[in-house]
Amino acid sequence: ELPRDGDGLAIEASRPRLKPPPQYKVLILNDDYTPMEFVVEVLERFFAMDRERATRVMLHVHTRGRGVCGVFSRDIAETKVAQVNDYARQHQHPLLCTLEEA
Ligand code: TYC
Repeated sequence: ELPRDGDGLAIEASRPRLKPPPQYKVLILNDDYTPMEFVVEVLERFFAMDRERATRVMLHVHTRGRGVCGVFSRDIAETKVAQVNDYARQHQHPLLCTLEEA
């Protein structure tokens, strides 16, 4: 039997808040074959970057090996990864996109 307040409404103990769901980084990886211009187009198309930002991220990946395209919920991150990898394969480029817990 739940305890009742003066109006007869049940009083329930408050529980601690749930922790926020994990976020995921979407990363692109460097390779020797994908054209720079294609990577820039991918970043514009799937991550809504303007040309300047897309070029900066592409050059970072080209020189450092990998780079973050964005941070998303698991569902969105998985969708972005699949979209980029499908798009790259459709255009016969080896570009790889992956995800990692933030
Ligand atoms: N290294 C590629 C080249 O020299 C360019 C490139 C950049 C490829 C970023 C993939 O994620 C990448 N054409």
